[in-house]
Amino acid sequence: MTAKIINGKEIASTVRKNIKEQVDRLKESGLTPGLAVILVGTDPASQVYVGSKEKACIEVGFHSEVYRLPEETTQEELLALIQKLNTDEKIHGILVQLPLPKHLDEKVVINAISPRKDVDGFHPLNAGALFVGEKGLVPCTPKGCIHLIKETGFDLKGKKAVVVGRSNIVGKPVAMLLLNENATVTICHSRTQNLKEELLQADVVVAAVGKPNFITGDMIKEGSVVIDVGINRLENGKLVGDVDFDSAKEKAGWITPVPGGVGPMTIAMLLQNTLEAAQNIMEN
Ligand code: NAP
Ligand code: L37
Repeated sequence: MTAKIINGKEIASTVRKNIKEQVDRLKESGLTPGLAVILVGTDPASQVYVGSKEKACIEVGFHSEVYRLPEETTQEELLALIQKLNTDEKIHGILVQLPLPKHLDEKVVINAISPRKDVDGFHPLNAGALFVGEKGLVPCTPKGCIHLIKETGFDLKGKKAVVVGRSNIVGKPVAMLLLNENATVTICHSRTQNLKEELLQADVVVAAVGKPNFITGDMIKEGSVVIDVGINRLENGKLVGDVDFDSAKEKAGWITPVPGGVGPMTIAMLLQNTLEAAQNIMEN
């Protein structure tokens, strides 16, 4: 089988168009959703992503503020900025781009963001809401993965999903979302024995490992849906996923490319979360 390609770039563009229409209407009733993005330091990938987020915000008509802070920023300075944004009425979403420089404590910083403005969904209150099935803000990349799977028309109910990776920002939340869709979910990680055996049973694979071309076609079940979250830059400058696309596409039924798969959806879901946060804040 040669897999159908899940075109994340195109799907993300449709999502953004839909958001823009909603923003146009909200603006007529006097509400402009606002997002503040904070980047500390000069991580090259983060600079690219924050630039894309800023551009996407402006395109859909959001109010956008980007704080590019120097590497030496202290914890106190960062927390003071977050506190100011927490009470700023123009701002409905706050995103601190990770990873932070080593001298800053990610947990303390995330905890300082008002849960109502936590458009990354990383605050324990939102993570907990996802865990117990209550309403809350859902992390962008996992939300994008589910959107892409649904877009194929694949019904997750009762299907076997294998998530490779257990980070708080991708693996764990995507597993919880798949469970909420009634999939039977297995989470694999660096201590998993027989990863290949697990993967060969999977109707859906979500790969979030951070190792180039780690999952190969011989590990993929015929006809499955393969969502590749990995973004790895090779020495020659080429961007590849965690899945070896060329061999996996001969086995999968559906597959996301890198670039042009999950990445653009992460940004579209950030816009969606900011819109939801603005609506929630206005409603109560
Ligand atoms: P992370 O925090 O480094 O987590 C990687 C996970 O992979 C860990 O749980 C680790 O297991 C597991 N792992 C490592 N080696 C393994 C092995 N040999 N077999 C099985 N599992 C293994 O990474 P992350 O933040 O989740 O990101 C994962 C990838 O997604 C990266 O390439 C990142 O750049 C990309 N990403 C993309 C987007 C996007 O929008 N497309 C967004 C976020 C991240 P242990 O827990 O046992 O160490
Ligand atoms: N929400 N996302 C959120 N918060 C964070 O703290 N680190 C982080 C995060 N991650 C993130 O922004 N990831 C991300 C990854 C890829 C893209 C965007 C965001 C993306 O646009 N990828 C393009 C290729 C970009 C490139 O050429 O480098 C793609 O097509 O995959």
